[in-house]
This record gives sequence, structure tokens and C-alpha cells, in this order.
Amino acid sequence: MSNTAVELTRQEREAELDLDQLKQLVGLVDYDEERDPFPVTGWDAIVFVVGNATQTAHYYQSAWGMELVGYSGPEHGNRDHKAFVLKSGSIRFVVKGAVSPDSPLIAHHTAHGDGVVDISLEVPDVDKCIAQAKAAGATVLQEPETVSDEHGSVRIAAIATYGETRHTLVQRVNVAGDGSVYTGVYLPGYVARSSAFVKREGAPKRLFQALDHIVGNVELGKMDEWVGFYNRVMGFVNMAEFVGDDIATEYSALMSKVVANGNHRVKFPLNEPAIAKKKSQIDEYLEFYTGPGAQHLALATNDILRTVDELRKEGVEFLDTPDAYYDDPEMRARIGRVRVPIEELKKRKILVDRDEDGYLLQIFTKPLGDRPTVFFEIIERHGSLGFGKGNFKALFESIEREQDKRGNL
Ligand code: TYF
Ligand code: FE
Repeated sequence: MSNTAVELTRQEREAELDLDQLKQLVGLVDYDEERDPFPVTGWDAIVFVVGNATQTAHYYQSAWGMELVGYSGPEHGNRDHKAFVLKSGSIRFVVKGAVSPDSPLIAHHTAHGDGVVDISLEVPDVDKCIAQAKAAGATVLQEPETVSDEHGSVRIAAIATYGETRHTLVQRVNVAGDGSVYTGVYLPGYVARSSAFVKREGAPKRLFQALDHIVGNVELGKMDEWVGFYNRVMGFVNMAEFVGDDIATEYSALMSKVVANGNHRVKFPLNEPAIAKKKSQIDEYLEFYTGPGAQHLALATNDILRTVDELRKEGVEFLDTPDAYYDDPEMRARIGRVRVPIEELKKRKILVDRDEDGYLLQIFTKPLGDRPTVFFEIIERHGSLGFGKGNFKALFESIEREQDKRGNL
């Protein structure tokens, strides 16, 4: 078995990330790319449908330090919706909001509220991926199609995943067979755009560098089906970390398994509800999102203290962690030394977990929109390839306190 060493993607190089730093940020591994039936280069874009894209784009710049780089809307011939392209490090968000009263985005937003409609992946060969997806029985939502503008060509297709979520597959390299790369700001139809924020001192702030994982919530009894989907259709492998019924019934009210692409750049934990004393946080999500969907996006940073301080300054709200978490001698002994005194974490309510490979620091925001659905995690890895299993109890108790405030029974 030949091993292909991980390399930076173009998106990561353009963000001036260093390979060793990136490996640390998101925990990459080498793997046999030749034998991958569905090779994935990396994340392409996370597409959100929101009630007001104009204001959401402002929020991601003003509060989250992102940079506006592209736009599509009525001024350029797109009468259906406005779409803003935002970047931080190698992460690209696209936020879309309906303009036309006939826009299909309206039905999506009515059903789900603000949420993730598309976890788009860059692939080196769209046709190969779609052939594999069809052979494995996946639903193809969009057949491969080449779209071009003055910046070159991309080849695009899309497959369905859980709920109304999709994976658009984007090939940006060698579409014409001549090795050329699409050089536009995002996709044909988008124009370059910046905003007043880039002119502010210290902006954009780049509070996070890369996307670590995106968690999907699926219905009771469906987790293994979706794990199977990612195994069978996309050749994803199972990662060691999971929450089984033993832990589920004790305190978490959810079960979870993690799949990842070969080099672990793209990681998808999948949750399903478990029966517990109170309504599971996953059931609450499924109720308010009206079905399965993306629950949280984990944003990797190399300085979580600064990231959290900056975000709090802008009014971003995080889940609370009781002081008892930090004062527990058993926890202190297990964690040992980390790069800052535990007091610094306690002040900011940042969680810490250690496993056999190293440690990680993480914190979770409250829901981003009006419904108790999608939220962000901020994560700083130091060797650990896990997801903070040691924090699940403290974290789920914190989530449940928020559920109680919302009147959960
Ligand atoms: O991604 C993870 O597995 C961790 C833990 O509702 C987690 O971030 C799992 C479920 C959940 C919130 C966090
Ligand atoms: Fe997570």
C-alpha cells in the first residue's frame, strides 16, 4: 500500500497556512490516495441559507473577523437571491438570502430557519466521484456540468446527504484537460467584492484558520445508515471516537460516530438522539430544524484565547462552564500541563481534554440564529485527534441548562 503524504490544498496555500501548522490545526494523516474511489481535495465552501444575507454577511465580518471577497445578486443579473462569499484562513462561507418572492430559498428558510444547505467539497475529478456515487446508490441532485467565465472553468455536480443538505462537488483544476486552474473569486456568476471592514485597522482579524469538522444530526436509529452512506458512497473511514449507548443513557442523550476522508481533512461526526430523562438536544434540533441537518461547525484556531476574547468583545455568546469543572483535582491530574495556566481557560470557560495523542482546547457558542439549531465550536488542537470526549459530560450538562431556559421538559 502506497502512502500519499498530505500536501496543502490551493485554498490553504492561498491562506498562507504552513503544512506543519495545518497538520496540528486539524489533525491530518497520510493515506493511499490511489485506491480512493472518491478522492476529496478538501472543503470547498459552506453554504448557508439565511433570512437576511446582507446582515449576516455584516455579522461575519464585524463579529467573526471574516473578509468579504465575493458577491452575486440582482446588480449582476442574479434576480433570485443575494450571496456573499466570506473567508477566514482557508475557510469559505457563502451566505444566501432570497430577493425574489419566488426564490426557492424561501421554502428552505421557512422550513429550517438559518442553516447549512450545502457542505461543498473540492474534488480532483467530479466525474469519477459521481460514477462512484451512482454505483453505490447515492442520489445525484445535479449531473456533472462545466461552467465557465472569463476566469476559466469549473466542473460541478451535487449529491444528497442527510435531510435537505447536499454535497456539491467542485473541480477547479484541469477541467479543460490542460492543467489550468479556475481563478475567479468563487464560481462563475460571482464578482469580486470587498467592504469597508478591510479598511478598518486590524481587519479582517482571521480569528480562525481552517475548518476542522462539521457535525450532522440525523433521526433516531439512522446514525449507522449515514455512517454506511459515507463509507460506501464516499469511501470515508470510521474514526475511533464515538459515543455509544453506555455513555448515551448515562448523561448525553445522544449517540455519535465519526467518519473522515482518507487524509482526515474532512471529518463528519454524526449524531442521533438517545432516550434519556429529558428531551435529547438532538431531538430539540430535529424539531426546530424540521429534520436532519448540520448541527455545528468546528473552526480551528492556533490561539483560542485571543479568538474567544475578540469574539466576546463583539458580543458573541458562549456556553457557560461551571468553576467546579476547573477546580476538580481529578480533571487537573488528567489534563496535566497545557500551554497556558488552567486559570486562563477558567476565566474564558474554555474546555480542555487530553487523550493518548495529546490535548485539545474547545468552546461552543450558543445557537447562532433564532432557532436552537446550528452553532459553532472553536477548537485548538495540540496532538489530540479526538473531539473532546472527556468534556462530553460538562458540555452536555451545559447544553441542557440552555435547553431548560428554553422550556425543555
Ligand atoms: O463534535 C463533537 O463530537 C464534539 C462534541 O451536540 C459534541 O464537538 C457532540 C455533540 C454535540 C455537541 C458537541
Ligand atoms: Fe465538535
